Amino acid sequence: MIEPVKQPVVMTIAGFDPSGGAGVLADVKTISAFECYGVAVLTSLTFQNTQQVFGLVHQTADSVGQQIDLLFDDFQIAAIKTGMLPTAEIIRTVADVIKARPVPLVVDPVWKSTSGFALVDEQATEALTKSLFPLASLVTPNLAEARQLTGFEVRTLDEMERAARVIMRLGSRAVLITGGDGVSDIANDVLIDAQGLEVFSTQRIYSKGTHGTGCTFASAVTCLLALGFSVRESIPIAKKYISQAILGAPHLGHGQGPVNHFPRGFKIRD
Ligand code: PXL
Repeated sequence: MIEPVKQPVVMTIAGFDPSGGAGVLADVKTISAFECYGVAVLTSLTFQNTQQVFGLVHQTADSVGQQIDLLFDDFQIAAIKTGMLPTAEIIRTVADVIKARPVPLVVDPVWKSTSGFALVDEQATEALTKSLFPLASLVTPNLAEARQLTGFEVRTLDEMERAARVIMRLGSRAVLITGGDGVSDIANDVLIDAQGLEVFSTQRIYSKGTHGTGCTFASAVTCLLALGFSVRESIPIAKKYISQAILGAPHLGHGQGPVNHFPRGFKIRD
C-alpha cells in the first residue's frame, strides 16, 4: 500500500481578493508552497483588481462561525491564520469558536488594502485587540498597523522596538512588526516575545509586485508553526520565502502586482 502523505492542515480565515494577490487565494497558495493542506474560511468578498478596491460584501458572524465549526468537525487543524476580519461581530465569533480549540494562531491585522481602501469597520480594531490578540501565538502588524495600534508614529528601529513592547501588552505571546512598508534601504522586522527583542534585517527589495505580501508572509509563518518550528525559527525562513516571492514576481496586472507564491528553488531548509 502507498503510505498516505502527511500534510498538516492549515486554516486561513480571511477575505477573498479575486485578483489572487492577497486574501485567501494568496494564503492557500502559500500554504501549498509549504506542502501543507489549506482550508479557507471566507469573511468578505472584495471587488478588486491589482489597481484598486471597488467594494466589499461581508459575510455574517454566523456564516463565518459555521464555516469554522464544519472544518473543525472534519479535519485536525494544525494552525490558524486570520487576515481581514471586517466587523466586530465576526471577530468576536472567530474568537469564541477558536478559544475552545487551542492551536497556534497567527493574527495578521488587516485594516486597509495595499491601495489604501478601508476593508474593515472602525469598531473592528478594538474587538481584534480585546478578543483575538490574547489567543494569538503571534501578531504581525506592519508599520502603519503598528501606528494604528499604538497611536504613535512607527518608522525608526527605536520606534519599532517601543511599539513592539506596547503591542505585546495587548496579550499575544509574541509580536512581529514588519518593516516592509518602510522607506529605508534596510528593511527591519522587530520581534518581541517572552525572551525579549530580536531584530531581523534584510536589504529592501524595491518592487511593484508587493500586493498581498502581508497575507503571504503571515501564512508562511503559520505553516512553519504547523510544521513544528518555533516562532523565532519561523521568521527568518518566512522572510527568505517572501524575499524570493517578491524577487520572482510575475508582474501581472496594471497596479500593485502579486508575488510569486511558488518561487523557484525555495526550500524550507537550505
Ligand atoms: O493585503 C491586505 C489585504 C488582506 N485581505 C484582503 C485584501 C487585502 C488587500 O487588498 O484584499 C482580502
